[in-house]
Amino acid sequence: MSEVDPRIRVHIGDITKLPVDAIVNAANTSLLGGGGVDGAIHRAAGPELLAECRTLNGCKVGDAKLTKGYRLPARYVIHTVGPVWQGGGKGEAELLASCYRRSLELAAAKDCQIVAFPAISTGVYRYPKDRATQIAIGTVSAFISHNAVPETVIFCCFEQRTAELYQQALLRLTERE
Ligand code: AR6
Repeated sequence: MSEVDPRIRVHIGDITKLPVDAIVNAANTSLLGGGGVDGAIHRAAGPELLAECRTLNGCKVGDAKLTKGYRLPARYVIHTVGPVWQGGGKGEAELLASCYRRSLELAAAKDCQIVAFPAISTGVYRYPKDRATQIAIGTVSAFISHNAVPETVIFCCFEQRTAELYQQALLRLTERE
């Protein structure tokens, strides 16, 4: 068995504390803040983040937009909008994969070497965690295998159980290779 891809890391903790090039925000289409990780990022970044978000005219589900990080230790915030889980028959998987791809494209365009993602859509938007994890790992791993930047992607998990799902999915991925 080959080793787990060293460019992908799993971290347990608060994404707002990470001193990386970009953190990804699980936002909503207004980009004007909310609860969960979105609320935490806006609180930590300060009101300048909301002011910049107001200039962006929202964001479509599956797309992403980039702002500065302001008072965060991260240089940029990439705001993406995950799908609300509606049973799986409404294109949720493709939309979630698109969130990861579009975020990575924006990160690469700004030459971000280290990017951290939360588990997009798995909170308020109720996407089943095991399915969301497979999509996150599969999409990120495909992207970095074709692109040199970002060099490292961190999956930042708020709970131990989520981190275990990521570790298991990473192992399954390397076993298939
Ligand atoms: N650091 C890392 N992960 C976190 C943090 C944090 N500080 N806080 C929460 N999580 P959610 P969604 C995890 O609900 O499902 C907002 O109101 C959390 O445990 O934040 O995409 C937006 O404005 C979960 O696993 O995002 C939208 O309206 C994951 O982040 C809506 O919620 C995502 O949970 C988006 O819902």
